Amino acid sequence: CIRKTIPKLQIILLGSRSVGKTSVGNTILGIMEQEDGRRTAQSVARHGFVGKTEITLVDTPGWWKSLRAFDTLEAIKEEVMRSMFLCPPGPHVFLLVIDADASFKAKHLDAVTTHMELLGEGVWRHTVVVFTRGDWLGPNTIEQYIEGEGEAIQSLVEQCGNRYHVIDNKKADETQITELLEKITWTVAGNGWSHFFPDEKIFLTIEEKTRRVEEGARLRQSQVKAKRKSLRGTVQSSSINVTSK
Ligand SMILES: Nc1nc2c(ncn2[C@@H]2O[C@H](COP(=O)(O)OP(=O)(O)OP(=O)(O)O)[C@@H](O)[C@H]2O)c(=O)[nH]1
Ligand SMILES: [Mg+2]
Repeated sequence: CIRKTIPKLQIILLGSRSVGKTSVGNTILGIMEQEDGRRTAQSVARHGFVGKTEITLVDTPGWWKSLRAFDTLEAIKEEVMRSMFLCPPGPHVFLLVIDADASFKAKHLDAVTTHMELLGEGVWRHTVVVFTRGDWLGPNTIEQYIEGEGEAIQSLVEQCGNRYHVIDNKKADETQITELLEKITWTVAGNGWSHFFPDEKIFLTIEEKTRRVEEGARLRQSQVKAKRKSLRGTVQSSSINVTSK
């Protein structure tokens, strides 16, 4: 048992679409009224407390469950990567959210792995798998689900050093969050109490892309304006022609 508590914790929620990332965030922050089914399109940081621990929690958009990162929209990938810079100096843990009511096969593992690796090589040491929809397990334990679901999920859990936790976002039950926080604390302790160091190069690349996109938008806008102006000029001159006749 670890007695030490962390005064400040930076956490990033990751996972494929609709697995319950935003809901896990709400459950951690103790927000019960949940807006159902609103898709997260951008990474956002939220703040709150769990006990005495001050938490910065970054929610991210999800990727399609069966798509490898190569096939995911650039905009989604950039948002996922940007999440690391929304909780400076870096996240202590990544919570990789998986829905425990669905199947998890090799193609899903491929999707998870390729997306996680967008963040850098060291992510796995900082990752805890969070299974959602614990309410769908019925009498089964999460271990039975992992066992029964097969190789893909087992190797994912192993890749994350067997760090996992199951949550039912529909239940107001504080112990599931206290236990999650304990597992997070073990993870952080296991990493020498240090956070993950995001690669500055990724940040610069995203910044550069955003700058270019904005510049392109500005250019297009000024072209449209110029065109409108010249059109107005033609209309005016033609109306002068009309009135002078
Ligand atoms: N029964 C049950 N439903 C859940 C649970 N967690 C989330 N849901 C439901 O699953 C749906 C998707 O949840 P979200 O939290 O929006 O999922 P998300 O991963 O943030 O989705 P995107 O932002 O679109 O990628 C919502 O209708 C939630 O109410 C759970 O533990 N149990
Ligand atoms: Mg969401």
